Amino acid sequence: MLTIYGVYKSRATRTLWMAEELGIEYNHIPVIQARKLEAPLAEGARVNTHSPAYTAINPMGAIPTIDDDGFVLSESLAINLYLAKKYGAALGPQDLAEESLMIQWALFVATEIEGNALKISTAAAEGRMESEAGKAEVEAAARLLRRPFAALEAKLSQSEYLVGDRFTAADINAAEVVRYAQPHAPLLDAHPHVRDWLLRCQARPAFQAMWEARANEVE
Ligand SMILES: N[C@@H](CCC(=O)N[C@@H](CS)C(=O)NCC(=O)O)C(=O)O
Repeated sequence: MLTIYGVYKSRATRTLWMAEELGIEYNHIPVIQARKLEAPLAEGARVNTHSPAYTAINPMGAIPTIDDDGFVLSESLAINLYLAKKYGAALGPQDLAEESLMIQWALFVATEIEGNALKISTAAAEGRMESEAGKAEVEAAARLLRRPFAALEAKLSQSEYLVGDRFTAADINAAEVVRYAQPHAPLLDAHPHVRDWLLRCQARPAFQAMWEARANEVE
């Protein structure tokens, strides 16, 4: 049985969306970020990223982590590549070239997009998009995203999806990272194939189910 550790309001969205796409049964343990609790190590505190029971599973104290019949894996993008290969059929790689491309896109979004995109999503979540300081930070991040977004735009202007002309784990991984930049509408509008691909991915029933559960999650 697959167990997914991590609340919806975290990078566990990536794994929970993937599990919905796969239609597999899983057990969900909503481990919360320690920073959201006043006293994460207090007796009786809910299970969180600093709980000894959790750091025994993931010494980084980060979510998500999975336990698949005793096989423990962390790093959201690696988890999705594993699940795609094990359970994925069409969502997973059909050969070595596809597998390598899926790894390429996962590393590309993690190293070239996530840091700056996260600055945009954090500014939006904290209501700082319109303040002078917030605007300066967001515009600087958006400027640095233009190059990787242009690379994605070039790929997606030739093909509806990133690998094998079909929706795969590569799209889930990349869409969940690109989503962090979504509050910056001009950046998305300047890259219409990226914008339309992201909306196409987010229109999928499995994303919608995950997103609804996330909205209804009580923290
Ligand atoms: N590179 C890791 C990052 C995981 C990560 O940083 N997760 C955050 C939540 S989105 C976390 O667990 N933070 C720990 C905390 O805030 O206590 C991944 O993609 O899985």
